[in-house]
Amino acid sequence: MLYPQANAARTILDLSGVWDFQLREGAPWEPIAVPASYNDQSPDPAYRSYAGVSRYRTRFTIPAALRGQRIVLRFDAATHNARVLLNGEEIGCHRGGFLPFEIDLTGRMAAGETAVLTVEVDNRIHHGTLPIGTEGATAFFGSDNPGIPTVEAGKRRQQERGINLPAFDFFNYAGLQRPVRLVATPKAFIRDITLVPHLDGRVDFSLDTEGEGEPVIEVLDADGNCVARESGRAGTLLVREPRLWEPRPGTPFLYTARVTFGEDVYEQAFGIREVRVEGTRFLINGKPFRFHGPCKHEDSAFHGRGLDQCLNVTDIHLFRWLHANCFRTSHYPYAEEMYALCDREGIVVVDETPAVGMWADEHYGWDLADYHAEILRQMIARDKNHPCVVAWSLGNEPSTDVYPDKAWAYWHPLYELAHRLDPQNRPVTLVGCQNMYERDRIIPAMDIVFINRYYGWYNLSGDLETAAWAFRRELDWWADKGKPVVLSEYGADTIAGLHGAAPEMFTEEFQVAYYRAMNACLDERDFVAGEMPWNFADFSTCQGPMRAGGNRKGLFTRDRRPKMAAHYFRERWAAMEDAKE
Ligand code: GCB
Repeated sequence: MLYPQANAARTILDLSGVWDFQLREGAPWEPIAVPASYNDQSPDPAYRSYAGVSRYRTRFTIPAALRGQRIVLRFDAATHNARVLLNGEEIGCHRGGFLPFEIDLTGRMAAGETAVLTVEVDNRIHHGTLPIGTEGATAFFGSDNPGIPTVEAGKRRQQERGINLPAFDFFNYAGLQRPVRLVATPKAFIRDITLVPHLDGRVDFSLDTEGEGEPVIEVLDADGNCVARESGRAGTLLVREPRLWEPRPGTPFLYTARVTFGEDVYEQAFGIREVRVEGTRFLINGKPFRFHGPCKHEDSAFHGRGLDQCLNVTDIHLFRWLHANCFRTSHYPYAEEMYALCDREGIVVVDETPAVGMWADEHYGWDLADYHAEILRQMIARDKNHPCVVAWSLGNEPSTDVYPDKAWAYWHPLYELAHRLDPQNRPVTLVGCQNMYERDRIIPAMDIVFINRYYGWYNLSGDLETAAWAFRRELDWWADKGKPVVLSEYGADTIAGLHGAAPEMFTEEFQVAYYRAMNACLDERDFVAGEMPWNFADFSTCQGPMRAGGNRKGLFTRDRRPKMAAHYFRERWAAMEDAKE
């Protein structure tokens, strides 16, 4: 699906602003900012604890000047499920909270008319949603105390009360968290553009259009000069002496594919680069690429998970300050604006579906596979042209070792589907939890192995010597698997400003000592293709006995102040960058 674009042929009407909001049926209508999560916009505790349907409402007018155009309503995301009503009548629904959907207004509203738009968003999570909720069974990091009758009765009571218990470790922010826009195009229009670049300058294209006519595609260089031109719905362009898109610290050179179709025009940025796995190496443009950058969340004060361009730009500047070259979109597809920024700045992205929280073995009986496949399809359709996206992650930390065959039966078809769906055929991974890795079939079968490990934190806590010893034993096991291995999460909760001459858990000194100990293990192995500390910044989570005001594993605080570990990584990654040049 094309990102909304205003140009000579297309008009955008951004509906961002202050809408009316009703948290639950019968509650007063209150002001709410769009886009943003609703949860932190009011001191009313129900804004964070409520589970159910909420309503957003606004009025808009289609300008009379747009007469004769095709007009769609585009939601970049509505979390988690949405029902859209125009003047009280349902015009569309969408399942899943992190990917865009469009509703064509043709025949429903004419230019010059005004309508009331109501969006019902449902924030409930359970065994049938991605991410997964636990329906009162076991909260993530909750005090479980299985078997104690009063506790068990309490859990049933929670279930009856319809409490939202995430099976994942980030706050279940919800609402209209990304822009809502009207997009006007000519009646005959460009529906989709698919580009597959090659290092020799060939760019395969296919164009999906609606209406009569023949499309033309031109490639423009950074100065706007046309360097290749073809017509038709599919074919190959040739860019002579192509400039490649290189990740940081290289040059992320971008071209523009300008497609013209009748009255319609769309400009799609793209980069010429190739991604491949060869033995234990991950190659970008034929050169070994080592991932080094912290995982992220979409998370900040006030906005929650809401799109905040200022925050995104700040974060990417901080990535440059850190000499970081990548992140994973843990644990859901991010707002499209972030990928565009990473294309431009040369930050590599591993794009992840919202399949998180599938750590219970029973989940293989939950009938999620079709929905999961549909999300994968929508994610790849949305992000396929971004040069920054170098791999797909099918999900985070499912149970894969207890029933390795069931895990294989669930995940392997998704692995194959991702390869089939992606026109650029990028490598595919599934992020593995700390587990009995010798029993695991599916994680070692990925194109690139991503493993999350918390030796020294959740296990062997505080004893870094033994933690490193245990991690080395595990790395010995991975050494002959012939795959690139990335430590895709590792970290230690750290309260900014808490210090100790003895580097004990939760101090800033411990966080540095922990990373030094783990990195020493990584540095000894040449099959290790990267390190991705957890997490870039502290972030909000649900309540739990292990979360003091959220997850504190950030290299930065939630307001982006560096802890000692940020300085440590900055030096380490600068040295890696220098060694490369
Ligand atoms: C993990 C999860 C991540 C958590 C992290 C932690 O393994 O993938 O979502 O936030 O550990 O800090 O516990």
